[in-house]
Amino acid sequence: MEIHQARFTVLAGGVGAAKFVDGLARVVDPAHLTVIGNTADDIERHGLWISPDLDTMMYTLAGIADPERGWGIAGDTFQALAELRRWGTAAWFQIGDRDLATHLIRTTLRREGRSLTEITERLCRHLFVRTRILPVTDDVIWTEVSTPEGWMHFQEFFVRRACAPEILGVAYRGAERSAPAREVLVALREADVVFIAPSNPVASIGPILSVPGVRETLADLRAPRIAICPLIGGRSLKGPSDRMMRALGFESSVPGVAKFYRRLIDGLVFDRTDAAAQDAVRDAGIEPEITDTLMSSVEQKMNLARTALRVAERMHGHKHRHSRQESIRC
Ligand code: FO1
Repeated sequence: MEIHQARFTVLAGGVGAAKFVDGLARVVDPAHLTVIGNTADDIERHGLWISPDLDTMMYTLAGIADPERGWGIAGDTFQALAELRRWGTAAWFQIGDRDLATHLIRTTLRREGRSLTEITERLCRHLFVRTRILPVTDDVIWTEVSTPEGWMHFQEFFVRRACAPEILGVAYRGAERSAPAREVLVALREADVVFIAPSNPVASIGPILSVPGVRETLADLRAPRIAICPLIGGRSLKGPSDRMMRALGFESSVPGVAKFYRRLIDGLVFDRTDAAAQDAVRDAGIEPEITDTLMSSVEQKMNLARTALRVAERMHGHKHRHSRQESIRC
């Protein structure tokens, strides 16, 4: 595999994924990257259609994401939101004034009958983002969390309730009736390498895998499939990945992530803190790779991307030899 000509496809959630892809886009040609984004965090607020994970990826790659929050636009103001509050509206989902423009454009185009794929492409072009960002589906899917208070939309749980309620279960609503967006399966089949970004396995990658055809296509790929573990020392840096994993019966650990992605990945990159998990990962038939997975600086993002690429190169040779041996044996 010639790394400079290779095509990469990344399954991605929000902030962690955007940092990883940002690093990757600085070490390979961004035009050779395709992101398949989670849309199950999407929500309708104040009559607007909001796609938080697609926007976080788009703003990050455009270099305008807020560096502290990770989502929204840097330096944005919240005057419209303040006015909505003065009207007595439940404005718990913070939409910045510049961010508002994105949601207005998306909602208008949706009403005109445009697909989310087409809308995302137009928004990316407007922001000069060269990486292709594909929503996993053009259909409406959404994650709900079961809590002692009942089922709630993921954003109600995550933002409104600050992840406080106990998690009893998770459901991907609408997924079984959905279809992958036009170019999603092709982007998987034509990739030389597929990465699973360091995103919440349950809330971000789970919905992508639940769209009919995606899991099956990923499982059958010959190209190396490498995941980056979002947990360090069994804990999520931000967000409820660890608690969501446990709620679904998985350990919140590197071996737990390996089990979650069983048969879907060939390599797993994880933090030095978890070096002791190497044997367990190898026993699961997955190639382990230890590095620093914290992405607080551009250098750290680029280093993680370079490590992931090195694993991909190694696995590419390995899988290639293996498949040749298989065909010789046949
Ligand atoms: N996250 C928050 O914690 N609070 C918010 O008010 C909030 C608003 C918001 C608006 C637009 C957007 O694109 C993202 C936003 N996010 C907010 C982030 C988002 O809820 C999550 O980071 C993702 O859904 C999880 O991947």
